[in-house]
Amino acid sequence: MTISSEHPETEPKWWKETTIYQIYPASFKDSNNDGWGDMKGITSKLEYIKGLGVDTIWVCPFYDSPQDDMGYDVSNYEKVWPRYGTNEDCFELIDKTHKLGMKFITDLVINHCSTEHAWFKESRSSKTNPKRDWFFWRAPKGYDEHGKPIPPNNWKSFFGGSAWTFDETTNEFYLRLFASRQADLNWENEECRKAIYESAVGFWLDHGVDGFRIDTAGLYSKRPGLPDSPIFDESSELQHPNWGSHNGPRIHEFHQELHKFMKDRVKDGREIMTVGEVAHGSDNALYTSAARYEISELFSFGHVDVGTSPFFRYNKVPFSLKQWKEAIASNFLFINGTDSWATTYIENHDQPRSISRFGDDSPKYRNVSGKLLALLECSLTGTLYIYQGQELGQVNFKDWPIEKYEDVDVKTNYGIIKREFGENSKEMKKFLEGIALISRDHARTPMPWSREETNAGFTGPDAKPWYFLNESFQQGINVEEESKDGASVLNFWKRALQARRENKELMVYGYDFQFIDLESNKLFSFTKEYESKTLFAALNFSGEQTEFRAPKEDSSLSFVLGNYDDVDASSRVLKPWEGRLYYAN
Ligand code: ISL
Repeated sequence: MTISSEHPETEPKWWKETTIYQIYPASFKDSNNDGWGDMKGITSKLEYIKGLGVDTIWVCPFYDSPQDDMGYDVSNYEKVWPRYGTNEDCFELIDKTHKLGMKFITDLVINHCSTEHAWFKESRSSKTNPKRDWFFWRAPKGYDEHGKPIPPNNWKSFFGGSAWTFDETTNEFYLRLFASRQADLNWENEECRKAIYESAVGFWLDHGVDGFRIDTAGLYSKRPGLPDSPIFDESSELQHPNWGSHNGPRIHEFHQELHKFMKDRVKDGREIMTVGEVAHGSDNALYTSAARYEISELFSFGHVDVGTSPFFRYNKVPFSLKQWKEAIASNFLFINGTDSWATTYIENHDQPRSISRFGDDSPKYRNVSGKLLALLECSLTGTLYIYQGQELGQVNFKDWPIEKYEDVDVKTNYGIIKREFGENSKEMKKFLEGIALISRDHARTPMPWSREETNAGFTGPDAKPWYFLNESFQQGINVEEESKDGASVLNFWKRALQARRENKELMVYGYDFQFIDLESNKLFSFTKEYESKTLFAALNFSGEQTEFRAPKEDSSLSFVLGNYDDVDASSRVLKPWEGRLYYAN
């Protein structure tokens, strides 16, 4: 590959070209029939993953944890949670991943740790403890008429309610932007930062990991003084925490320091990649500029947040295809002609199933709209991420009562709405509609390996899976059946990933992205370039037959891949949810 001097972003790197498969350890594969997925379970399925055409795995937090937030509440960074196995099991997993020619990425949850972590226990013990300043302790603002302490500021937790928890040991509050037992670490304290690097990063680098997915990577530098947030949401006393915690004054400095720690720690020359969860950064190009030595790439949320209220994610709001197209493009447009890099993803453990949101999950169109989403993902510039089950065309579970939801975010908000408005209120009705579409639980049901076996082959027939299975495994959405079916979403993903590898210059590194028919609310159509080559995508995101136009009147199109088997590549009419990729000249 030659690098165009006008497009430094095309400088080849393993972590740009790789496709990353995200594993949620609790729900992937159980090897010992205790109902929880585990390290050995993942190891036993590495060949399956490799067979997809994927070459990196990212495993969500598997560290010791009380599991208030499914492991995003770490109580010991250097120990595997016993239900997931032993450290040795994890080292074996890393080793086998490497032997199969793949890379291993681990999750780095360092904005906060569990209140069960030894650091927090020490910090909480007294106001004069040497680790007191490793967390954000503040006196109450005052006491209300019932003598209840008032939190130090008006920040709301990402999971609802105040971002502060009162601790009676010293009668002070600690800051926790997520669940009550996920205490925010104070990155202003240098000793604390060094301890984080050593324990959460150094330990795993020493054990051979190839990179990190950095959780909540925009939150480490809080607004100095932790002042009250201005009122953005008039309907609430508590305000979204982003204003006080996101993209703070020292955030880039902290990432540079972390990057340097990694570089100095690795002695065998391997190139570590990092992907930061930045959500809504205004300076994405700064975070990911190669010359600035911060992070390799980042996840933005614009395209997965469409259709949800910025004040409360479970309030659905209308959105247009145009809006979604623009949000998707903003994930990579900022790298054009720079030395930055981008990601492309549509599902993860915090998102519902993409077919249910952006395709059509009815039996008639599930298969073809799932393939359409695969075509879109595989043709976009940036490192590609696939979330477990996405390759099967998994859909949201249907009509589950509230009792079957498990996520701390759902449970916390359910409790708040019930208390404030009541079980039969219109607010509750809206919330229940919201979670049916948006809840993180849709992504977290156990992986369906087969139809016939009890528990879909996720765990033994006599075991009780930690979470309910999505009934869709009995409707053909499972690995065993889809592997045998040439027309399955699974086999289409394999073909699409192969096409991405074979055409990586255009598909992975393509630049100068242009929309065709941006105004159309049915068509997602675009071109991108690499030297003299042009990739043209015509994707029909509607259930109606739709005509498309070529990029130029006289373009000659040569067909690359489409999601209908009986395709007439010369026709300009797309069937419902049909998509085609062409080279255009
Ligand atoms: O998904 C969300 C709420 O339901 C987001 O606000 C999400 O919590 C946010 O994107 C941060 O996510 C990451 O950190 C959280 C953890 O719960 C998520 O699973 C993780 O991806 C706290 O560690």
